[in-house]
This record gives sequence, structure tokens and C-alpha cells, in this order.
Amino acid sequence: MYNPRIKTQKAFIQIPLLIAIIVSITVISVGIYCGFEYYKTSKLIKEAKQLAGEEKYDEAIKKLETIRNNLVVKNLGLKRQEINDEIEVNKRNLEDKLKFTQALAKIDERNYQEAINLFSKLSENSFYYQKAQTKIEEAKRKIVEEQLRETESAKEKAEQKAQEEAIRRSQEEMRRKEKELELAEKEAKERMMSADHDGDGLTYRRELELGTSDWDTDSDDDGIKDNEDLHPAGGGRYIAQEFEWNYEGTKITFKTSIHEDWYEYYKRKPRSPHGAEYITPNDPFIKDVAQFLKKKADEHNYHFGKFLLAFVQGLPYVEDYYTHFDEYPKYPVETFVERNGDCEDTSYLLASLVEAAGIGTVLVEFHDHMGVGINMVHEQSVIIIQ
Ligand SMILES: [Ca+2]
Ligand SMILES: [Ca+2]
Ligand SMILES: [Ca+2]
Ligand SMILES: [Ca+2]
Repeated sequence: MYNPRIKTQKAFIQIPLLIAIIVSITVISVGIYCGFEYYKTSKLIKEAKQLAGEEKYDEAIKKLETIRNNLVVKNLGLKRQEINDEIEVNKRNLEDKLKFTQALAKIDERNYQEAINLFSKLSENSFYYQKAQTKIEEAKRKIVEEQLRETESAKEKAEQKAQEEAIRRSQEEMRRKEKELELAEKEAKERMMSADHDGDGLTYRRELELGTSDWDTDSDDDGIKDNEDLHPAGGGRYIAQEFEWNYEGTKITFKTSIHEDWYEYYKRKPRSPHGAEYITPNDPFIKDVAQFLKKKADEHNYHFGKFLLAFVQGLPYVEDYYTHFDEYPKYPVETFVERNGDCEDTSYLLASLVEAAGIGTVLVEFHDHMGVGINMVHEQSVIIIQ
């Protein structure tokens, strides 16, 4: 038979069991969950440490801060201290890394002393301490190398400067010598140009201008020295002369020509007061004329002195043979070419022609006249023509 009391009693017994079961399940579940969370946290901490090992402190800190909010950490306090410690270590390392990186940048900038100063700021217990020490040594080495390089460079510069200076001096010396040589050449040229090698009174420069030689006093071989020659290099014209006179009823003619240079030669000669220097028996032209007249006289047995006198008197414009002499004495060639002259000029001409024929003469000077004495050996006499 159905007993409701028993049924209620049974139900009463089952409730605590159920609660117990529920509690147990809950505890187990929480336990499992916590276990899982703990495991997860440990794993994350491990990962954060790995990041720290890779010097990714930022990421490690972020990860650790995230882990700090995990249930087991936040509510149960599990691993909280470890995480906080890790965060602190990572923060210090991050700070040191920054210093280390800045110091490395200074090395890259070759600012070695500043790099050393920055490296030295890292404490002995820093992760970067040893690395920093190595870098400090490296930086010191770089400083020494730099100094050596600078010394070397300064030495090279000094050597280069010395070399440049030596080249400059050498070039200057060369220029100076060139100038000296140029000057010496110029002086030598000037000396040569101003010299008169043949002593004819014309410098080399002047002879070049005239077209004559400075090693020949008579470049055109006409008997006139270069400095007294109207045409020293040759050329010029001949002056034709034709004479006609009577001697003892016979008409005598004589044609000749004389180069203008001869005429000019005498024309240019300085004038001294009258005297024997105007008698020019050695003049080649006078000689030629004398020879012709002598031959003519000999052929016809003429009296040479008188024959010559006739010739001189026959000169067209020497009609007034006895005129007074003036202040301007002429050389025989001038009188011959100009065909006039006073008694003095004709005396010189006559005396020159006679002497050119080998006969002695004497000039006879009167108070206002002049005449020529001819030594006529074969006649044992001297005739005076005046
Ligand atoms: Ca000369
Ligand atoms: Ca000359
Ligand atoms: Ca000459
Ligand atoms: Ca000449």
C-alpha cells in the first residue's frame, strides 16, 4: 500500500545528495577552470619571457599587463608577484635598451666620446652592461684609430703642401730662368742689332733695313762704302755725259757715263776749305777719263797738259775759267757731272786728271785765283796753267 510518508522521507534524503552533487560538480568545474587559467597564464608568462629574451620588451610588458587581468592573477593573486617583477625587469631593460641604442647611434655618427659617456651610464647589473663594455672598448679603439687617421691625414696634407710648395718653387724658378734667358736673348739680339761688325758706320739693324751686309763694307762692290753710298745695295742710275771740244783745230768727242752714287758720294762729303784733298787721282772714274785722254793725246802726239787744259776749258759751263773761287769747293767728279765750276774747282779737276796719268802737279794759289803747275818731265819744264 502506498505510504506518502515514506515517499516524502525518500525525497528528503535525495535533496542533500543532489546539492552535494551540484557542489561537487561546481567545485570540480571551478577547479578545472582555474587549472586551465593557471596553465594559460604560465604559458603567457613563458611567451612574455621569450619576447623579453628577444629584447622585445614593449611587447613583453603589454603581454604581461594583459596577463595581470587574468582571473587567477587578479582574483586569486596567482603569479601576480612574478608578473610584476617581470614587468619591472622589462621596463628597466627597455630603458637600458634605449640608452644602448642611443649610444650605438652615436657610434654610427662617429661621435665616439659621447657614445662612451652613454654606454657608461648603464649599470653593472644591466642586461646591456657587458655589451656596453664591449662597445666602449670599440669606441675607444675608434677614437685611437680616428686620431691616427687624423695624424696620418695631417701628415699627408703637410706632405702634399710641401710637395705643392716645391712644385710652385720649381715652376717659379723655371719661369725666372726662362725670363732671364729671354732677357739674355733679347740683350744678345740687341747687341747684335746694334753692333757694326764690318765697321762701316752702319749697325746690323741699319744694314738689314738697307739690304746690305754687316760683314762687307761695300755690299754692292761699287767702291763706295755702305754708309756713304746712295744705293748701298746696288741699283741707281747712270748719268750719261758727252763732251766735245777743239784742240788745235780738231774736234774731239768723248762719251762716258758715271753712276749717280759716285756723284752723290762726293756731293755728301763734308767741305773743308780748299786744299789738296780735293785732288782725287785715285778715283776710278777720274782714272778712266785720264786714261782715255792720255791715250788720245799719245795717239796724236798732243801736248798732254795743253790737251787736258783744252778739255777742261771745253766743259760747257766752265767758260769763265778764271773766275774767282767761292766758298764752296767741289770735288772733280762734281765739277765733271755738273759741268761748271770756278777756277778752284777746275784746277782740282785738271790736277786730278793729270796726276791720274802719272804726272806730278802742284797747286798754285794766287790772291784771288788758283792754277795748276804740271811737271812736264820730257820737256824739262813746269807749265803753270791759270
Ligand atoms: Ca756695318
Ligand atoms: Ca756693310
Ligand atoms: Ca757701295
Ligand atoms: Ca752703290
